[in-house]
Amino acid sequence: MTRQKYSIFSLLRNAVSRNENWQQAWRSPAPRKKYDALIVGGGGHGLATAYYLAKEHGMRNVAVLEKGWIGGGNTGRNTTIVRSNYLWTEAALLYEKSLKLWEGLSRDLNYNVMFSQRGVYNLGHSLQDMRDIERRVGANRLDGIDAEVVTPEQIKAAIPMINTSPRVRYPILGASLQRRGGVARHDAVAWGFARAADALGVDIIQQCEVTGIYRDHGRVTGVETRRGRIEADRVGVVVAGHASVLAGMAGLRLPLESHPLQAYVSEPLKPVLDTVVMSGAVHGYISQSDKGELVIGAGIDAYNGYGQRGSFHTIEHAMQAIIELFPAFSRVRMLRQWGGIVDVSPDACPIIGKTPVQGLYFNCGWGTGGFKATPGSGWAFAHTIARDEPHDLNAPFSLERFTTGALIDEHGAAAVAH
Ligand code: FAD
Ligand code: PYC
Repeated sequence: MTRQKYSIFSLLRNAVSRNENWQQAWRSPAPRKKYDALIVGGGGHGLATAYYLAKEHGMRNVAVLEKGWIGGGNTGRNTTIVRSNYLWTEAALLYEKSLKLWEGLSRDLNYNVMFSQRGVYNLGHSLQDMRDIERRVGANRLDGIDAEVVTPEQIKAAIPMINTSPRVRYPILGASLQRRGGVARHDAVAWGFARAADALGVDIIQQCEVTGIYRDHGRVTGVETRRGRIEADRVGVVVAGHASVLAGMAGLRLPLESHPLQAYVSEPLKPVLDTVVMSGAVHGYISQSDKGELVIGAGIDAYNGYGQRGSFHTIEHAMQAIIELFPAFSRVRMLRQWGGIVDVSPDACPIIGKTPVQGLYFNCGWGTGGFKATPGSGWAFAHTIARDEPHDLNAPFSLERFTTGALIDEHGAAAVAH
């Protein structure tokens, strides 16, 4: 009772005080002249990197430099699907490391990231789709990752609203199901990592765009920012859709193309869909947020660019796909649309590791699928920066693979056309 009184009182007090009594979740320090390590990009991956640098490697003289506000990039723009059902062992193990971190993340950060393991269905609509699904499920199981092949009857029983009629353009012939997959609250992931990193001494510096990268005799020595020069012997760059721009500042070229990727939400509905459905062939994916909105997406816009918008025909295509799978949703009104910029690599896998410039590390090329990797990517990148060598989990994702030819083709499991 006392506790309840206290919380009602504090709610009232905060309501009339214009948030004056609220504690800041992280500090806003002025940048120091020099740090042991700088992380460029305050998205989930950058903040996770800083957190694990401090937590796992004892590096606390670290700053995250963000040009806008933390989580304002793809971290705050994505459809939050989390899964680890990739085809090749290298990719599957990296995403599985991440999924395991997701499973303990709210406790680890002492911040509710609302990770909900509601399952992810990847639908098959042709015999070839089903062969691919069976192969991928088999490969996942060999890697110790939960995966099942399910029939149209099982899908209908779990998702009554889905259209499993055989008399449609793309009949549903089955699906892979990863029950441990699901969704999380994207903003909370950025805020949770930011608060936890700050508590370990990391400086999070917003409105601090990096405009140049200083080098001396092949070594990185610091960066130029809108708030002045900052020195560091180690610089990790994690800027999602702008990796080529930052690489250019260090005289490097990356095998990446930047594209807009859109997402859409509907008006809120009562709970109708308690899992995640993806279809590579009809080409759309959908879940329902805790607020009730249908969260929808499809493939990238085909042109290159840095405008966070996207074109109308892509919207039309995404809606057609969802209505094909869920005809009843044709009566639902859409509320909002937005876009983010994704950096796509030739094998649909990320680049995480060292560069030809000593002390300069890049983590990029996650394309349409890096949200699920946020904790694992930060964990592996922190190891790479702290030890100046990749962890076994990210060693296969080096830049060199584009010259050695050891590509890891994940276009199929990426599941979002690009
Ligand atoms: P970001 O969150 O974009 O962070 C990079 C930060 O770098 C930004 O905040 C940016 O402002 C900053 N920055 C850029 N340039 C500079 C500079 N010069 N100086 C300082 N800072 C700079 N993935 C999934 O796994 N599941 C999904 O369901 C999913 N859906 C998606 C839907 C959409 C519409 C989009 C756009 C992406 C989706 N993704 C999904 C992909 C996922 O969002 C990204 O791969 C992931 O969030 C990348 O995280 P990040 O921290 O690297 O990037
Ligand atoms: O990688 O699972 C994914 C995904 C879903 C939507 C966008 N990306």
